[in-house]
Amino acid sequence: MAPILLNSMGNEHSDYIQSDVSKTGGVCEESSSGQHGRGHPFVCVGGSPNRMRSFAQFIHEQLELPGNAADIRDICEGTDRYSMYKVGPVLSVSHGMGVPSISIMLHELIKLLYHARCRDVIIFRIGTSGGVGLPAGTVVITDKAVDSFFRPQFEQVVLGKVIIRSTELDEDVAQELLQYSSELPDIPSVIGNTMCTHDFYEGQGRLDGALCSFSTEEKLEYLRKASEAGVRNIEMESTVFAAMCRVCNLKAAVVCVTLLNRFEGDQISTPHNVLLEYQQRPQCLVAHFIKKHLGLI
Ligand code: R2B
Ligand code: URA
Repeated sequence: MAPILLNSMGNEHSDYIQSDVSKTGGVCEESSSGQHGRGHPFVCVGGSPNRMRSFAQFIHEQLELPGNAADIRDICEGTDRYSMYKVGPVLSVSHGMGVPSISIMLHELIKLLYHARCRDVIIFRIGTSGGVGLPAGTVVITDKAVDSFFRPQFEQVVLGKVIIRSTELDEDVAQELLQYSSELPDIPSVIGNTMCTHDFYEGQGRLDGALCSFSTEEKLEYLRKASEAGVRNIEMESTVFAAMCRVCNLKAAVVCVTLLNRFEGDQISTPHNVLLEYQQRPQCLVAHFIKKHLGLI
């Protein structure tokens, strides 16, 4: 089948890319011609539909947009797969848990951005994670997303063959986020590698799942090796997110707060209200970034 679009000048993946979002002409109407004329569109994705609705309402307030934030409608309410909210130049989309879930959403989102003629999009994954040697509540801005072997790559099986894609993220966006974190109170942040696993329990070295095939010492040894490889947190979507955005020339960043320090335990026992405050940290940081880029602060 012919590709939807092949505008892949300078793109190392030109043989199979179908949507080079950054180079499409036209505009994502409101973002380039509306009240935020100087800005580009921003997309924020995160696991939970509720959290992404809260983020949409939060960004509505932060951008001081007209209307009532409580009235924001899910523009994908016809499907149970994900929720999507459009708030001025910001799209807030949920992606569920794990690589297969986010990868389906990203295929559809990237096609949507292409057909909406968006350009210069910056996309953020905002989420939660387990910290590796960091106190709970630390925001990790991902340098490289790495797999369970600490390799900065994502393996996609296509027609029975493994395709390896790089998982490097946009360095400038990461540095800018780190800089902005220092301007905000109570958002302790670091740049580091993020390990993406295909399982929350054994895959992340947890001893408290239904199955466990290793000892506490083996778990700690693995976490130590991860730490030596620059891993600062563990979650479940960053490699495919980084790989797909990179192939499609989307500037991307991963910003996840740690809910616990995995050297100290496996269960997330922090009180609910504290967890809620932690989960707002990536949202505040990304909102600050967006406001800076829109010239609002
Ligand atoms: C972080 O939290 C979820 C697992 O609880 C997963 O989606 C992730 O990446
Ligand atoms: N999400 C994860 O994937 N792991 C954790 O430890 C916490 C949140």
